[in-house]
Amino acid sequence: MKLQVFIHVTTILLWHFMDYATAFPYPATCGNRPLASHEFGSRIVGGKDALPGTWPWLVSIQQPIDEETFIHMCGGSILNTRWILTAAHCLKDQANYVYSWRLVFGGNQLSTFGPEMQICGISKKIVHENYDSRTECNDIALLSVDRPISYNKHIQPACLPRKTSDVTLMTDCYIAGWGVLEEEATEPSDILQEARVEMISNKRCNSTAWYNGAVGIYNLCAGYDAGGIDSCQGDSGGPLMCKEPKAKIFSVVGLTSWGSGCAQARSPGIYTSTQYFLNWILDKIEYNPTNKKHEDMISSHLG
Ligand code: 4AZ
Repeated sequence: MKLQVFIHVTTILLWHFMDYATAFPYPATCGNRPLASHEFGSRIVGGKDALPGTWPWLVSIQQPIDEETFIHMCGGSILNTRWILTAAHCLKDQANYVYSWRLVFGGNQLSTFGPEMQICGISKKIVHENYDSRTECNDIALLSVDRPISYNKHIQPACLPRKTSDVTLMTDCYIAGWGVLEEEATEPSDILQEARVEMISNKRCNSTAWYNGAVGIYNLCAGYDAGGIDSCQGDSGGPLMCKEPKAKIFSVVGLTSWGSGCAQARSPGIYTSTQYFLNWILDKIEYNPTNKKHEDMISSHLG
């Protein structure tokens, strides 16, 4: 009897440690950054080159301009092996052209294609039913890939914020993208840019000298009062990523949506809140935490 108990306990302990060992160094199902250093000295417009692998859920959405050339259009975030989250305005007026577009994963410098990178096509697009291009209300969309993404150190799924977390209190926020480096520029950046931004309350953002009421409850506002650092054209659809002060893992709390110019004073970037649209996202990707098939889907980070 005692031996049986001993064996039982040992087996449970072994399982526990084996589980831990196989999970390490990827203890979570999302938000892992195997290549990112733990230092955030960091410091788009006013950003700096991101090191390869810093934001492994970032996607470059590209449009063909001729037989063999594609150009970066918008950013996106990997939710799981099948779904990408982006902004609706990246896809508006595109009818079925998106099916000739491509998605590039694991990229840092877009002009060079490394072995860590993956490319795939789009098999389905879901634009929010109530997207309004005049107000940019409901600026959110999903793209499904034509073959499953396989994760590596440069390609990992993003976390979304818990329903219960107060994203407006998150102090450690970054934007990243291949968008233009200056408001007047026409070419996207070849190297992924990142910048630290401050969360600004919607109330402040909506004040008269700022956006005068145009920012909705479904938006987040991030940047600087004085401008200088901001997202810009081509960063759209890409992530605003924040973590709670002591947390290790970043969540994609916003999608780059719009702004008055780029990096102008009192005109910070406006982002679609992923927390506001969490039920919409989970419903569309048919997220079901008890379904084994969905194990790689979003995460333990959902409240
Ligand atoms: C754009 O045109 C755009 N400064 C994206 C972000 C911002 C402005 C414009 C925010 O896609």
